[in-house]
Amino acid sequence: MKRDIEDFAIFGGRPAFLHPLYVGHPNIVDRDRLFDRLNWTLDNQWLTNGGPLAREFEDRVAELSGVRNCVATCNATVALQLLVHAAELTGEVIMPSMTFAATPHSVRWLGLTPVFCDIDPRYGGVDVSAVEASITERTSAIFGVHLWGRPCAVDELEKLAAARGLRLFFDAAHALGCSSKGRPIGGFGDAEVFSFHATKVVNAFEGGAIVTDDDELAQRIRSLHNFGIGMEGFNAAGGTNGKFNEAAAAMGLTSLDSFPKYTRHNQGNYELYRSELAGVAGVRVIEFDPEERNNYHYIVIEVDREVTGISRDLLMELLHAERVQAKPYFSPACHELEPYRSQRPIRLPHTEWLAARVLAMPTGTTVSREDIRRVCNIVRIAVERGRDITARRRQDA
Ligand code: T4K
Repeated sequence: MKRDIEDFAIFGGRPAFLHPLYVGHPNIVDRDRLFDRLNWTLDNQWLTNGGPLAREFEDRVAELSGVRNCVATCNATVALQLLVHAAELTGEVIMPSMTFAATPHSVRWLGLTPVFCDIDPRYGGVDVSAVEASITERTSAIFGVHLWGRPCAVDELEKLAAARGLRLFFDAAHALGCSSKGRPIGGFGDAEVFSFHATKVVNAFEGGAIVTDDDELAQRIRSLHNFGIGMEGFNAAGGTNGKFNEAAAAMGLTSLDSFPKYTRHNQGNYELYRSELAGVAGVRVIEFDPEERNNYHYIVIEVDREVTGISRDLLMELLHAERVQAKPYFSPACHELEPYRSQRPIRLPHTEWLAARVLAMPTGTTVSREDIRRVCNIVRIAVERGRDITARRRQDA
């Protein structure tokens, strides 16, 4: 346990952890089930191109999201690109800047312009009035993002998109198994996109999925993600290779089997972070709405430097020295990253305010309750001695 600032590894103390604690360390899967599926795949020699495990995975993701169609893909970035292409979007797409670079990159990669707008700083969801103010005659779509698994303002965005004749899609990379006003994420807007990257709550090594109730859109995407091959030959819109292979599907299905267990574990971790940090002035665990279904996968704290005397960045540096690999998701926000920063310099005050304060903390099934108590002890002492640590750091530099 750390007792004084001399105990911190940034000042020469011994790191609290021998092995790093990660955000996004893959959840533990049942190996026997995984190897059974892989053996079955190898016994039957069907490895990709819409194989049986990929189809089973799609059915399960569609059911979980309460929609008719799911097309699984090699990752969520390609899924977003497929959506842009399949929906024939043009010109500008409005989205929050407080997201991972994959959201704007997928649009830009296809020659369109991501237009960033500000957020509601309380929870990081896009500010609907800012979206409305960003609409121009070049706007073809809105991309909402369910940041850290907290649903954005889906109803308001649906109303706005309908009123202005725009397509509406959601980057739901973080939000598998979550709900908004009791309705599962996956069924909002024209389509939603999940990620099954190794760091996500349910992982397929790499993977993504587009879920939608628009049958025509789904059929088009299914063709486009397989070189444009469709019922009647090749698609006039071309195509790419965005397919989900059987090894990924075996992992995805096995990970889905344990999803309820992961959620329970994550919820326990979230509640423990909340109780351990409850009395720490200037540190807030960003809440999940207890009335909704949540996957509790991203546990994010907000650090108020005015109160703590230690900046988010210095706290992160201190945690990293203790081998606690907290991540500043998502800082800098996308409008402050290249190529966007140079191409369209803008200021988004709420986004910049939140991005400078947030830190995603280690969690998931590889992180134990004892680990969390030790992490919170470091945060508590670092904050109690925040001003001394900041002064000492300045002195050392
Ligand atoms: N939209 C949103 C809102 C997203 O957040 C993402 C992806 C996407 C779209 C696109 O989804 P995909 O195309 O990836 O399906 C990671 C992930 O690579 C990325 O998928 C994810 N979001 C993003 C939030 O996090 P990095 O650059 O932070 O990854 P990295 O390599 O630093 O790994 C994060 C932590 O996880 C590390 O501290 C170590 C740990 N880790 C990672 C891997 C890959 C492991 O312990 N084991 C592993 O196998 O982007």
